[in-house]
Amino acid sequence: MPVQNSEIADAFEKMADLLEIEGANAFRVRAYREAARTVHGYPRSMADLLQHGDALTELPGIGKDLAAKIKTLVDTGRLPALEKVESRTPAALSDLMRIPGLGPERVKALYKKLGIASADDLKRAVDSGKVRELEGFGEKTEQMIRDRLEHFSIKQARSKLAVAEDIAEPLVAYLKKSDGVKDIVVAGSYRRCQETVGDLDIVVTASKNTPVIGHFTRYGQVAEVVSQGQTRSTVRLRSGMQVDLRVVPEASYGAALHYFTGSKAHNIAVRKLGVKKGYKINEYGVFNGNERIAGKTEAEIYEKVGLPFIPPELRENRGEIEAARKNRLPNLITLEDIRGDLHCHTKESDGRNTLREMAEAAAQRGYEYISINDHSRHVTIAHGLDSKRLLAQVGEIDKLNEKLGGIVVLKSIELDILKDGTLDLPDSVLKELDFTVCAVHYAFNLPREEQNERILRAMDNPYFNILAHPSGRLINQREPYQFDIETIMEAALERGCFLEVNAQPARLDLTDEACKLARDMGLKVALSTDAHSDNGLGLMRFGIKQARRGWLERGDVINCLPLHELKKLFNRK
Ligand code: DGT
Ligand code: CA
Ligand code: CA
Repeated sequence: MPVQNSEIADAFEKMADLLEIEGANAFRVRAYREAARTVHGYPRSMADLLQHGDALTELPGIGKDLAAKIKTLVDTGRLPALEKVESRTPAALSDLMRIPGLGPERVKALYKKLGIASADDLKRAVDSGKVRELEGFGEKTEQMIRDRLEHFSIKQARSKLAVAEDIAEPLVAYLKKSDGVKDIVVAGSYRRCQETVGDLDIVVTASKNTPVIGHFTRYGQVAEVVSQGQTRSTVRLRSGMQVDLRVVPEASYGAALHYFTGSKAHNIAVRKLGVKKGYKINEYGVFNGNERIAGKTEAEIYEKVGLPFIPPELRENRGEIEAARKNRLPNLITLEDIRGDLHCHTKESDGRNTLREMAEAAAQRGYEYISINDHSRHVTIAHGLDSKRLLAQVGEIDKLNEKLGGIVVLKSIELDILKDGTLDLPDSVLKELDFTVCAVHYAFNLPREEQNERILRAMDNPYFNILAHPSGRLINQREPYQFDIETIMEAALERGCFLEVNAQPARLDLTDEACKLARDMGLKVALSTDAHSDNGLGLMRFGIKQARRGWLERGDVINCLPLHELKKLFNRK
């Protein structure tokens, strides 16, 4: 089993963390981080590139040295350079850096002064009040670490959907190669497209006595076989992910798929409907007495309880059964409904590609439009645009639009909402844009009322169009800031503004439930990738998954509209 891109990226990330803690040269640290990003986001595996003799040095941010390191990793599964660093500095310090509020300096101080080298060490030190005594920490910081540690330990156990996908896809491809295997589906929360996944539940149909279980346990990524039987097995992979595999006969395939897709609450509700009709439903089928009356397909199961097929993303017992009964299930949005992307970056701020490259990549996806939303000047990143540079970009886009055919580039920006609720650039400049995307990027810890006020005040500006990543959360990493989403949604509806569903796998912000809330209120959303590269446009599918979990239909999403109708929505005056 070849080394996966995510493993290479993890190794480089870890290298960067440890070097940063050691106080190494900042360029060196950044080079590893850049490389991690490149490798992680790359659509083809490094192993595959090497096998085809493609030069890794063609990839952005990968020089000779890093290319050699990637090759070593692919060839041997090890990175001696990292092992050398780990012999000086405990590898677990890198995990501590994932705790919000703990940068390299603080992790280093905790390690050097208190010998803290793991989350458990840290917890003990916090509990005994030692941390507050360190220089530069204090009681408040200690309390913050205590709070964060709680979330940290709970949430680390769940993987982001995109990470789970990187793990599941090669495993499924591997299982397909086993003799006698027919269908393979990754069920569970993965199939329901939940934003994080606890473990993978794979359902397989295979002809009798096929060696699929043995094939599964011999997978190269398996770290431990937890259990192994005739028709089921559980393993833990090197990534830490646990995988349950069930082999079922074709006659039970639908029933097993339904059962293992869950959610548990949905299953229980469906079973109750079965009981009312005198049926028993389990993972083997629907039974009337001893007779199996359904089980081959999921649709059959639903049919026997008098329901139409319910898409996996809706199976949370959040009203889908009721809606199905009334034949009012939403006609869920699909990737094909999307006509353009409304949040993208270029090299001009912190993206990787040029304006033209982004436009061409969007055209290749069959989009009608793409907007360019480089950061405004205030944001804490280096290359934010001031008025002058934004106006220059506007001119450049006008020129490009004259040359391009088939796709229109919209002039936009990702504006900072300043602490007092003003927007980062003057109206006299904003009026030159087609629309704006506005976001909170700092002062996350304002009290709820102030944060609400800040956003509402920003929305009062008639040039405000879309609130980007509305809650500011980063999955497993940063809690949402304190604010009242319903108040913001109501205000957006009144003023003709929109909220974004940011498709970045670490953001997925709005959440599924917030999407549903918006829909119920009649507030439309923008489904956007926040792409920082041409490949980044491909993240749209994660936004689609989230939107589907939030019951959204094509009509709920503004970038399903043709350009002339979309433009009308942006004119608030
Ligand atoms: P996860 O892994 O925490 O992200 O969430 P799931 O939904 O994948 O849950 P998991 O892996 O524990 O179980 C997979 C599915 O199996 C679950 O969605 C529904 C089904 N299931 C598990 N335990 C039960 C149970 O006690 N009763 C019923 N009806 N279904 C269950
Ligand atoms: Ca699961
Ligand atoms: Ca499971």
